[in-house]
Amino acid sequence: MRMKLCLVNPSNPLVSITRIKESRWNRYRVWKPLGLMVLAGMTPPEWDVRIVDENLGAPDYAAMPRPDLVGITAFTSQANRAYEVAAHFRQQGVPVVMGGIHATMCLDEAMEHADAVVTGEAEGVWAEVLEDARHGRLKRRYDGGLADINNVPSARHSLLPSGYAFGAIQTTRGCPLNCSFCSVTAFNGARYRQRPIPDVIREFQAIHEKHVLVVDDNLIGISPSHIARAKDLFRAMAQADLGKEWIAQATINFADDEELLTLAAKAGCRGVFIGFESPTPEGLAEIGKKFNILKGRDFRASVRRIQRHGILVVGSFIIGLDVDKPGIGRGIAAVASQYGLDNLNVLFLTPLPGTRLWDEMKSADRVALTSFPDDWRYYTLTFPVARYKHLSLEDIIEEMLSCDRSFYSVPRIIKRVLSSVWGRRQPLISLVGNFSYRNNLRMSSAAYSDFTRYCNNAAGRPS
Ligand code: B12
Ligand code: SF4
Repeated sequence: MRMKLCLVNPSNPLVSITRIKESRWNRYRVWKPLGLMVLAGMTPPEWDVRIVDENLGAPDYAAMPRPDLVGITAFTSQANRAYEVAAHFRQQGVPVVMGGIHATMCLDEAMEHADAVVTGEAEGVWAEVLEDARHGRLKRRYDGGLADINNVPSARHSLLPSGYAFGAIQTTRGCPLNCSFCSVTAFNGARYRQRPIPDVIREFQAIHEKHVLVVDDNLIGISPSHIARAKDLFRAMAQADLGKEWIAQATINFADDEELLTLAAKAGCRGVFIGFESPTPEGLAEIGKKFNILKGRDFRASVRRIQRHGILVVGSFIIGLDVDKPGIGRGIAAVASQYGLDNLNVLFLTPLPGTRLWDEMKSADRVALTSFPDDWRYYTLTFPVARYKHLSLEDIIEEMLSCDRSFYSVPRIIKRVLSSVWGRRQPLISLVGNFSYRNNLRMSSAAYSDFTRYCNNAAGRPS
């Protein structure tokens, strides 16, 4: 008998990228839910699979053909919407399985809302989950742990509708660096695992989009052997003549190897997202971002070296560290301009469950929004959900706004876009990226007012 599986990526309306109607630039920033495409790729042929990405608009679930099983993924910020979708299907008697990072880190909470929960990476247990669902004997919990990614089927790239600007692929998992605010080491482990290069090339060839997001947390890794593997991958990509242009995440040591940069550019690398995190050495020491603390590193020169290969550099910083004082917002904007970044992404320090930061803040009673699961919707890193050492709620919001106003002022945008034209670094992507952020500024101001009102009301509520 054929079985119907519906996989859902829930949306969070507070995440600006999903508001395509309010800013058309956001259309270029909706990314494919790769985890669900990977699950679909591992699903045996007797299951008809449908993926619903609510970021493109939530369907009328009641009008859909009734599935035999629903699988829901969720980052923490999507958790409460995930539970709403789960409740809808469970009321219809359709079993619901949840998985992904939030269900793993908040297992007990997820178990209350789903019939079964898969913790960790699903590769090792997904076939069993489906078999159990088919026979009506789902267990409450399956633990996939860390998967062997040496021999996994390709993600099913053809299942989602066209209209995304970027395809998505993963070539490595895990990160040994274990920065305090980041969930990756806790979820994907400290061992850097690499997929076999021929598998990656085959999967790239199955992606129809010309532009691709390589989702790896650090595409080049940290040791000489990791970098050698990255070079082999880039050589193989160039040789396969994939015709793709891609962006990826890396640490700043990407800039330290000229051959690596040349090969990456030849393989189609057009942009790299680098976590600079803090403009001060004290801030970097606080979060344990080891690579950025390297003595004598000239960040401006490092960024230039990458850009000379036609690769855009987008930098990410955090506001709200214990060392951050009033003035940090403009400080970050100034440093980002001084480094010569093409684009800047600044996020509030956010304690996410499962991280070292969560444990530290929780025990010091510094997690401010704790009405869970409802409050998870604010855990997007774009709302200050904690109590910060030197910055009140109003202060920290003002710091964020002044950082954005300063970095995304029209003269600075024009300067950056012209620099990318002269440097032949993807001027169109630079333009879209900069205006998308600038546009979201307006939306952020409104969202912050609502958020402040919400926090003040919550503070006045009897506990
Ligand atoms: C790509 C990516 C994005 C893309 C999202 C694309 C998408 N729609 O999936 C973009 C750029 C939009 C994004 C945004 C955000 N992201 Co992000 N992102 C990632 C990244 C780098 C890779 C995710 C990925 O594709 N992995 C590859 C797939 C194959 O793995 P997977 O999704 O984990 O799926 C596996 C398992 O989890 C499991 N699984 C997953 N879902 C399900 C469902 C079921 C039913 C089952 C059985 C199993 C299962 O099976 C899969 C195979 O093993 C991760 C880091 C990471 N290593 O995971 C961060 C990460 C997920 N992001 C994170 C965060 C915080 C965010 C943001 C909140 C903040 C921000 N500004 O970055 C936003 C929120 C977006 C939102 N809608 O709410 C955190 C999440 C932590 C948490 N507790 O939620 C992570 C872990 C990074 C980090 N540094 O900590 N992100
Ligand atoms: S922030 Fe980057 S370098 Fe630090 S643990 Fe997370 S993935 Fe690794």
